[in-house]
Amino acid sequence: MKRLHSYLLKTCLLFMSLLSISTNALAQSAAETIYDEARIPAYQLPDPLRFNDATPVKSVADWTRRRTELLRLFAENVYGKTPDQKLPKPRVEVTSVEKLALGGKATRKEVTVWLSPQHPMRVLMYLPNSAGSKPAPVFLGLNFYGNQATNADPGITMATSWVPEQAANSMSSHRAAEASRGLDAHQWDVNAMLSRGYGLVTVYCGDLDPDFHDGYKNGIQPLFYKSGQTKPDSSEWGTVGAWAYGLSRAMDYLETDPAVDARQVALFGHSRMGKAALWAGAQDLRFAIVISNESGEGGAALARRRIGERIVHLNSRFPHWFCDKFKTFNEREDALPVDQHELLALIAPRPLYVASAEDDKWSDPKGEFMGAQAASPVYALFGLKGLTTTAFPAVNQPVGGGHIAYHIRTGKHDVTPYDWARYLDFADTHFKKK
Ligand code: GTR
Repeated sequence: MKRLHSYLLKTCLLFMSLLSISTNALAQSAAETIYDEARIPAYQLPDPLRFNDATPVKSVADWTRRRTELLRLFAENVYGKTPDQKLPKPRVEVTSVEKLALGGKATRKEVTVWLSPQHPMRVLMYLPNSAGSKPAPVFLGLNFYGNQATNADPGITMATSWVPEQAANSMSSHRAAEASRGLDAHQWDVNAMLSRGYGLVTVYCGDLDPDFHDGYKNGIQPLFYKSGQTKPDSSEWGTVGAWAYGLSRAMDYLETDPAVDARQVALFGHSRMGKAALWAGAQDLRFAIVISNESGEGGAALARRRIGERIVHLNSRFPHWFCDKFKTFNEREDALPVDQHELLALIAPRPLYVASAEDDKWSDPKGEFMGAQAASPVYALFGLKGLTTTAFPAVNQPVGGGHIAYHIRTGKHDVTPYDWARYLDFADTHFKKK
């Protein structure tokens, strides 16, 4: 009897370990990364120019209604809904002005938008002194490590919210270190912007929601909870949604600043900040140009291609970025009622720039290009030229003379002066600068 017992126990343990091996194998295969185009299963992209009930979208007036449908689909399934209710009007405080910043080329201005007493959103601005009293066009973008990391300028106020290890004093403190000044400066070519008459406006994403999963305790989400609510519902926003929200609040401020031409704000974002920029640009029509720099999965890249990063990778590595419901589409790309070309289409009729890097296979450069292509019929509805180039371009050969431009440059996942030069050319064209 005792023997039988131990035999049964052993068999049971063996069975359990086999089961765990096979679930691990499953989890591993789920996380497997595909780079071979031949392995993409056949897929059909949803048509941005068809309503949910399959009737065609034939006019700009129809598109306005279709736009509302698409925004809802993205909110409910991908990024989560941005709360409708408004916060009390934030107090805005100009905390510093330096008229001779960056060797006299710029006026540096810092403004705090108090979203709540615990959530100061610090806006850093460099405005070109060459503009004189004329309002300047600007690029607006979120940064990864705190405003102080975007330039070595010692006058920038250090981030006060949680920062990632790379920018922190110590592994455990997550407080911004002096040494993080200029950490990311190579990604913000402010000299090029200033010399071409543009300003730069940037906000640290962690002021909206620090980039780690703490159940949304330290972000702005709790400011909107209904009584008794302790976390966002499955179709309510996550971290990317909060970042996008912050971009719109920065825009609210820019509309009140006479030194800025609020009709000429080009929204820019790299990588995860590119995802946030696209989502902000889709929801908020005040952004005059939207630029996605290597935003990849959950950004400009088509999810159904399954190349490089996939939804399952995003959701397992960054469970806080998207809404909970998005997790139900792990390895079920075809079930998603939208794909990312429809997010890009939501930028129409405003100019859109999508950029990739050759060595950034994880972001699926071709999927980003194809996303921009598949958004183009919506631009055509407005009588505008989208990305009509059919062949995937060679490296460092920007394409698209119309309202959508694209390039893939040599090099890795990053933002380089090459990228900025293209964005400046694009802004010059569309902002009709002489
Ligand atoms: C990666 C992530 C990408 C991209 C990137 C970034 O780890 O998988 O989706 O957002 O981070 O933000 O640099």
